[in-house]
Amino acid sequence: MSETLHPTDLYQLDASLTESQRAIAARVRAFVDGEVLPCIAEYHDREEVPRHLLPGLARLNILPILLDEKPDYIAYGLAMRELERGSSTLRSVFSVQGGLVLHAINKFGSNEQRARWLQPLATLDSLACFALTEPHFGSNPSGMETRAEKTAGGYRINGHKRWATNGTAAEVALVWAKLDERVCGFLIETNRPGMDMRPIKGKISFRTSETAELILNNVELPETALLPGARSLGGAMSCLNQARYSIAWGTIGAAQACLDETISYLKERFQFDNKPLASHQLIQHKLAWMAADLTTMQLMALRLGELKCAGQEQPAQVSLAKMHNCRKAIEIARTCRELLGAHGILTANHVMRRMVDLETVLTYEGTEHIHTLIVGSELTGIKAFS
Ligand code: TGC
Repeated sequence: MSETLHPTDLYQLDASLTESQRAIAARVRAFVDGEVLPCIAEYHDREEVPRHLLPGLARLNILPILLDEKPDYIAYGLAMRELERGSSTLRSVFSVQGGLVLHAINKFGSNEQRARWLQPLATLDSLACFALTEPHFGSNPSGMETRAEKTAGGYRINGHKRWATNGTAAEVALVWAKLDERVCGFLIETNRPGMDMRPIKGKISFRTSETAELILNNVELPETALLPGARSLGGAMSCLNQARYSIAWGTIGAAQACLDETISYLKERFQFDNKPLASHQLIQHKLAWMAADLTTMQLMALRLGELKCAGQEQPAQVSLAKMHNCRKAIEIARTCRELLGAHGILTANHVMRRMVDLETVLTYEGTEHIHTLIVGSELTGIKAFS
């Protein structure tokens, strides 16, 4: 007699994890169940950020993993998966703080910058944002208009950035600007004269996220603001690889949660001859395909994690997983919403909130179109975007 498989882990991938990987997944899962899911729908309805969750999130000790000499990227991915079971916006706090800013300072920063920022960022005592996208340059950041110029004491920056997660709460912004036509990164305290961080409101998606635009008006910086190790767009791109990796894992959590909640509902909802909806063939057909897609998502993320732990992952592999997992997660969320019927449109049932948040996840850190072109370029050797 075969054992019963878990509906959202049909290939028993969790059984292949190490003790410590399982432990961090369990720790984050418990926090999400106990602290996030009971309140997140109300915050979403009010378009408000649940800032009170930050101390508890900090205690989960997720970001210090990235500072280990040999980071366990699978453990980190599992934490992202569990966070996004709660909300894509909470996972994004970590993707930006860790994958984008912590990574940039660790890899490209001076000793002084590392000493100043790594610890407070890893413990969430300070929040950071990553300012690359501009009103006129999203998918094509190499066209950016933000400019830095050399001054006697350092640099002066002027420009306009948009769509920065954590923006209105951030103590420091990593701003990418052209200095003599080379893309460079600058660490800028957000309370500096000339820095104006404005919330972007009226969002249908990511309503529990601190999304901001940044206006930089003659912001004067010391020499020490420049990230010395990043002297081309490749620096910013290498940060995006980290964030895209965390998205590949996070979307699994959103999809698992949708499927789990929908299967429970379908077993309890009786229709047609007083039979549970789960017993109907059309429903089981949809469930089976969602399970297949979810399993593919899990296998891709796990293999990508293995490659990353071995230091062998390539940008096109990251793009493939970001593109695939975002698309499959949103398809699963939409199908689950449909299977929940009218109940599916209530925020209290979470599935539609996850679905609208996944619209942002599908778009940011490289749209699906961009990732298909990166994969297409890898397949053919021809860049379709230059
Ligand atoms: P291209 O000429 O191909 O490359 C320019 C330089 O970048 C390097 N590079 C990469 N390095 C590491 N990893 C990657 N994935 C890389 N992709 C490119 C490349 O080697 C080169 O380096 P170097 O040293 O030779 O100069 O660049 P391109 O201008 O032709 O564009 C390529 C393209 C379209 C793939 C790239 O621009 C791209 O990925 N576009 C999407 C950008 C994107 O994801 N934007 C969203 C950012 S998210 C955001 O701003 C909000 S912050 C997140 C939040 O707050 O939520």
